[in-house]
Amino acid sequence: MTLPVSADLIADHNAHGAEALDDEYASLGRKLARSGIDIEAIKARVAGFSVAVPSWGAGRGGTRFAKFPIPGEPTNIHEKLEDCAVINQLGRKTPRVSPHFPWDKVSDYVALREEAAALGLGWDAVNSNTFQDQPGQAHSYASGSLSAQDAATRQQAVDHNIECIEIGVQLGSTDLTVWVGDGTNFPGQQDFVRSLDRYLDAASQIHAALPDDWRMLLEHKMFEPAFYSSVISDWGSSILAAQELGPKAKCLVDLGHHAPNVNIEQIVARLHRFGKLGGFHFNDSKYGDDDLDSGSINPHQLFLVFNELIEAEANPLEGFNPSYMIDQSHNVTDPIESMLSSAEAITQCFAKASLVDRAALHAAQEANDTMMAFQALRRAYTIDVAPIVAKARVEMGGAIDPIAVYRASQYRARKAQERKPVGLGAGIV
Ligand code: PSV
Ligand code: MN
Repeated sequence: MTLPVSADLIADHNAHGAEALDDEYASLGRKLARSGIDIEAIKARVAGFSVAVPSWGAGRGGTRFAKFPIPGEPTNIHEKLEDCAVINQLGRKTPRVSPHFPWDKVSDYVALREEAAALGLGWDAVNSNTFQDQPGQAHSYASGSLSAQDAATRQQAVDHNIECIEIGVQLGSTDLTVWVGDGTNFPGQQDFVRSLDRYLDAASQIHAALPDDWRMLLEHKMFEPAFYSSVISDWGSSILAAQELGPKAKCLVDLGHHAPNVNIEQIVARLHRFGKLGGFHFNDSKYGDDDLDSGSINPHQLFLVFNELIEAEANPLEGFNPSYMIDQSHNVTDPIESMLSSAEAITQCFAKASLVDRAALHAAQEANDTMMAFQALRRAYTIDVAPIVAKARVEMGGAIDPIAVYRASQYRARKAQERKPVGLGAGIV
């Protein structure tokens, strides 16, 4: 397997940082041992954790108004895969890519699967796109897709989703993520009940087309710019739809798709309780669907989400296997650096939540000892787990400091020589 960054460069950098890392790891190991925690066991859990990257996240996003491309940005799925391979080679936490169609359309998906495998990558959920019109498309999605009044438009959206499943089968994926931009811009524009009925009817045709081992992940989102309502606006609409569609339908929580300050960790617990927690799109948010880098604004919320996930892992319901994915827009950073940093932030929250003394937490909850219950979480949250995550990464062949090695590799500058420039334009992804 030929990976994009020189193995010697990684080894060189790691040789410089190894002594300090070993020292920090040993010190943290002694600290954890005093609480009866085996650092090696936590490291093994961290080594087994992974999160997928979105193919579209490899390019620069933008605001509604502008995108500021960088030289060397990928312009097609092949170049995106190469960038995703860099992220995984250095960070070792992102071995799968989630593609979006038709953005990532090619003529030979078996070859694409092999191309990814040669870079050490597999495939995560396939994403359909019925929120944009494509050149030459017969029916416009301007008034909706799966919920459109026009039957031919709904059929076109169903067919597109089924085509995505067929592509996913060739890639080796087992999840279809469906986010529709359907909704209304004005009060009275559509009937809330009838538009949901139409969505459910169309979505049930997609559900029926899923292979046995596949899931359909319904992604809710409360608004888009200029929106008054959206059809699958919140986790309530999402779980009701998933319950009606059937066992393969689950809910996907994109952290940015909620009103400000909504208690997302509680939503996670609720969805799990009813066996409908399907997956996540990780990102961070200050005001709305800002698509900021994971952990950059509210790392404590991310920790609390993982705390619920680890509770759920200890009390699994049939089929509990949430898919973890990053979904963010990198407007002013190099996307490779943002995804390295985000995967690190997500993994750290997973590691911290793994350190929670669950017996102490549950005992305090049973005894109504609020402060001790809170302290059980606090103790884990305040531990700096960076040495565990770094050590696991290095043992898997990654870099102690992935961003430093990435910069030293001059990868982007090399790509700027090879790749054709990306044009200007609005850049929401
Ligand atoms: C919608 O905002 C969304 O979060 C969905 O996951 C889409 O597939 C993705 O963003 C497109 O950028
Ligand atoms: Mn999303």
